[in-house]
Amino acid sequence: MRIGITCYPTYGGSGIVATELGLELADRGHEVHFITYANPIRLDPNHPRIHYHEVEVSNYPLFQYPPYCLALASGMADVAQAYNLDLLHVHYAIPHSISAMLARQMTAATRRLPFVTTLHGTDITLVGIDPSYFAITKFSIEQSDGVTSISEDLRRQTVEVFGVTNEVRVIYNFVNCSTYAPDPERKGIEEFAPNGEKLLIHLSNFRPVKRVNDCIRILAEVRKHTDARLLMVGDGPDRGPAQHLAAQLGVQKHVSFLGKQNHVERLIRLAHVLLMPSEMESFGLAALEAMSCGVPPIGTRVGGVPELITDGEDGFLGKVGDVQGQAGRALQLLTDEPLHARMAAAARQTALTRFCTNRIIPQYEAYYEEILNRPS
Ligand code: GMT
Repeated sequence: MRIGITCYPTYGGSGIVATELGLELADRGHEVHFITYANPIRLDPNHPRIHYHEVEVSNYPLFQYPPYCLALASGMADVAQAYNLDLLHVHYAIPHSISAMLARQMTAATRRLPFVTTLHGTDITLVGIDPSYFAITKFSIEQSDGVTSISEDLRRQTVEVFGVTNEVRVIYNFVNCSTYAPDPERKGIEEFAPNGEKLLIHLSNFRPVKRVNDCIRILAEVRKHTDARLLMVGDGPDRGPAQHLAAQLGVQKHVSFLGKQNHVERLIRLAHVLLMPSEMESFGLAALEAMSCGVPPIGTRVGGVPELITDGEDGFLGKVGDVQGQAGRALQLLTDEPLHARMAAAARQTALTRFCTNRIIPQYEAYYEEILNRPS
């Protein structure tokens, strides 16, 4: 197939999923065209069968807000015509589905160009329910030729909140279990834990919904009982406040803020536990990546996280904001080796049996076929 993919290229899990999906599809023989305003962070444009088309938005002085949605629609239509695309797959509803809908109309005289929208979370739970975007989000879902959601919880919320009647197909987030693999020796850990300390890790875009300050508080609690350090990977608005809190709690020497990283798997597999204290998480890709590396996650019982983590088996689930509870779980994992080994193995097994690329990518391929074979 010839597939056009659009996503937010620089920020967040939806862009990562879109990029990894494109790479996996290309490896399976499909021609994949990324149509975005910047090269997606994890995308190697030299990868066979991967093409990158940059959308340029010219900023005329009259425009207070440059009309990206329209420039994107034009770009999608141009690429579809020039490369004979079979379909578009957009990640994150707003504004990508509306651009795809316009591209479908623009090209209707010469071709059929269906589009699939994948809902990732905040496009529904935060942005979509904002009164200024509610109606257009609902419309964009209804206009899509196919809609997928990354968890059952997000599917349920989409149907309940927007009252949409078209089918929303659940296709879970996935992980490449070969790239994200455990390293029992944790080669290189001395760089971050020179005195044999245990290592906690957090990965996110440091937005308020991620509750990054909870990670700092958890470390401070854990350190009252055992020697541990924390790696904070990623960047975003709450990085400064988290650094400030670390200084206030006197743990700044024990936290490394590493910023955005290209090969997070090399860092995750050094850690003993992943912290994901989020306020809301429609799936929790970072937890899945950790589980695939055999690193047990401590998450919160929100959104789609319980569809990924089974509390007490392959990780722990706590209450949002319950720092003491999550610190207690972290301490258990850092000090009880048989428990850690059992959970690490179970976490890896969950990734392997339920969420590996070889299980999930065929679901996308089958869904595309289904859309293409439907009468227009
Ligand atoms: O909040 C983020 O991490 C970014 C956000 C996005 O839309 O880019 O992530 C969402 O999509 C990820 C990939 O599908 C999911 O694993 C995350 O759970 C989801 N984030 C939230 O729901 C807060």
